[in-house]
Amino acid sequence: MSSISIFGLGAMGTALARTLLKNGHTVTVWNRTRSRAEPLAGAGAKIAESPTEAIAASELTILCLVDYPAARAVLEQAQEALAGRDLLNLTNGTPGDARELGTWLAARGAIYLDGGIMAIPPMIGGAGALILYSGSRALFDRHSSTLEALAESRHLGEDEGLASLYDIALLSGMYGLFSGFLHASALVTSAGGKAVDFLPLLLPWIEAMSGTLPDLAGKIDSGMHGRDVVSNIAMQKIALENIVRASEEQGVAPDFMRPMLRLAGDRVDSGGHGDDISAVVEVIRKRK
Ligand code: FVH
Repeated sequence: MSSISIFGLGAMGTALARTLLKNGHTVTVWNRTRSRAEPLAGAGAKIAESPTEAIAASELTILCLVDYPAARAVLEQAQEALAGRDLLNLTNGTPGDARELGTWLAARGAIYLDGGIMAIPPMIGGAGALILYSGSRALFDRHSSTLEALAESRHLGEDEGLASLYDIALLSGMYGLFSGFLHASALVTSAGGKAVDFLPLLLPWIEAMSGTLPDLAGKIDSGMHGRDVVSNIAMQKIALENIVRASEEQGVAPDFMRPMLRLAGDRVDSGGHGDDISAVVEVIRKRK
């Protein structure tokens, strides 16, 4: 069993602390608003009076704050305690945020691992929770059994920005799914249908279309977008135009669909008629 300090006792930090306590670890907590720490003291956690005291108390310190400026503000209060300490930051941010914090911590002698939590608080410590890590592999290995108590763990590499990059990429997939679902639901309900009644049609369709992703991924990696194309992008551009026109006819804003139409159109206009939809990646990679 190891000793862990946790900074940030919002919904996620509290779930992390409770799971570690349940697994028999020694947990020290610190939160800007002290009253949020008190229920955890009842469950066996020690409350630190300052960030410095919390870092000194444990082999590993975990930060789970609202954003990077908050994480940095807390660490700045404990600069004298950082040298030689293991720090894991599970605060959500960008790859650049993680790399910048890693550089700042390295200059103060701390060892840094960044993490991206692919779970909501009730999932922590249970099946289906995943945390992506990047940064110090040595830190990850030293604390692997502690980390496994929180979620399945995957270390992606020494570049501190990778966990955040993959976290953001997974969230992008999720929001793509949500935006498609929301648009489809707006269309169906515009004609008096019910979103719940539409789901038995939508879910198998999404599952069937998910089956095309390995082929599209291979085309993205090889750049061979014109190989073995079943549904070319020129045809799909017309389907997207029809979606936009149908939405307008039904009084549904086509805001989710217009960007996809524009990007597919760009590829067609630059001579990619026969390509697969995977070729849209070439268009967006070039845009800053
Ligand atoms: N909750 C979720 O579903 C998601 C799942 C995926 C990962 N996220 C990320 O986890 C980070 C924390 O999220 P959270 O849900 O725990 O957030 P809150 O409940 O809002 O708690 C925020 C904590 O941050 C503290 N805090 C805010 N500003 C400051 C500051 N300037 N200095 C020090 N601490 C600060 C706040 O303290 P207090 O308001 O109680 O004093 C809370 O402890 C987040 O990155 C998610 O994206 C969660």
